[in-house]
Amino acid sequence: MKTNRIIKKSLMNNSRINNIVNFFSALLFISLAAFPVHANESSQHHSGKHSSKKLTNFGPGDHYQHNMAINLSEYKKVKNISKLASDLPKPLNRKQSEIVEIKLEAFEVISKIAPNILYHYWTFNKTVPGPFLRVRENDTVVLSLHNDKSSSHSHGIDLHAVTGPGGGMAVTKTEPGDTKTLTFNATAPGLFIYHCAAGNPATHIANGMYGLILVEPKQGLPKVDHEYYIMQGELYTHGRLGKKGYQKFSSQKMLDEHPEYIVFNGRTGALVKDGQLNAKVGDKIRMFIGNAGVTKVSSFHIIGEIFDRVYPEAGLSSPIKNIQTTLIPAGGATVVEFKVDYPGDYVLVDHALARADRGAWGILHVTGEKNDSLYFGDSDFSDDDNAHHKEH
Ligand SMILES: [Cu+2]
Repeated sequence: MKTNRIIKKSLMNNSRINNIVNFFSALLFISLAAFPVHANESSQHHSGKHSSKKLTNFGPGDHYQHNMAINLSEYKKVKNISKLASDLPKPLNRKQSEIVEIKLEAFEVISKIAPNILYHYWTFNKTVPGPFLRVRENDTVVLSLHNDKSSSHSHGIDLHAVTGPGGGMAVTKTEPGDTKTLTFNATAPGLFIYHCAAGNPATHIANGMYGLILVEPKQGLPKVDHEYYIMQGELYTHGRLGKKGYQKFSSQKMLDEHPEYIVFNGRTGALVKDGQLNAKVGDKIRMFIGNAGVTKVSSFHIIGEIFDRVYPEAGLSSPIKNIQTTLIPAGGATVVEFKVDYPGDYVLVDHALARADRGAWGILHVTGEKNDSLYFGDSDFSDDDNAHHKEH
């Protein structure tokens, strides 16, 4: 009874929200049509820290040159910005729809792209990517977004799992210190990106505001031994690759589509050592992989593995088999599944391999028995490698 009432209430709220959203969408459309270049900046919370210089920009978002002179001490320091690849909720394993409450927090922090290279990240819940959200097909999701009072900007959320204006952005644009709530029905199963779309959306994504939401199909997904959560992203720093110290965001490099860093899970080295992925010979693995972009398409590959199954572009209905490399569009995702058959370190990459040098790599470490019939050879790789170096 109570549940029914809540659902009714949320649907009523939805229709009321929809009316309001439609009205404001129409208003927004009219104002954008009238002033295509001058989207409303005064409603954005910029703390007056931006350069007055403007970039030529014909998009509907903010067009100021994003060049903030921030005081690092005003922001929380986070030691490790990266979301652990193993940090995601377990399969839902339920037979009925539910009302799912999700709380997210837009939080700007200072953390490290690489040792001694600091960056002003904008996040959901202080990690990049943000939390892995997991709901079931036809669940009613009540998502509240709080924007921390220390934020330099307004933030919001667009979930690609949502049907409606802005994927939720139209009702979640939140000023620092405020909270907004979006209620939606997760009608379509699949793995979807979510991201902030406030102000200049590309800037908010590039700074770290993205994550994945899985809408499990009613029948669930096949059982596996390990699931992992990985997102590729790009960082546009003023200083070139490897330049030490605090690095500001460069609007110009983003417009030019020249990221200095291309990384998995927020920073260089996130999926290595303490962050590496682990498995035993015989384990079945599933990876949920998203590409935040904002400009590059990812050619996802694991060196020395073949994906038994790929769900192309994360459509969960019909996997394809025995795939080497799969494309992940900017703002898209994929799901890959495979069994690990032989021990060793398997390197995750974007096979546009120059990007590994910009940070896009990680390790899947597999332990267990060797199988000579599968793979055999003199594998003393490190000695060969040293000999090779001595020759030069
Ligand atoms: Cu934002």
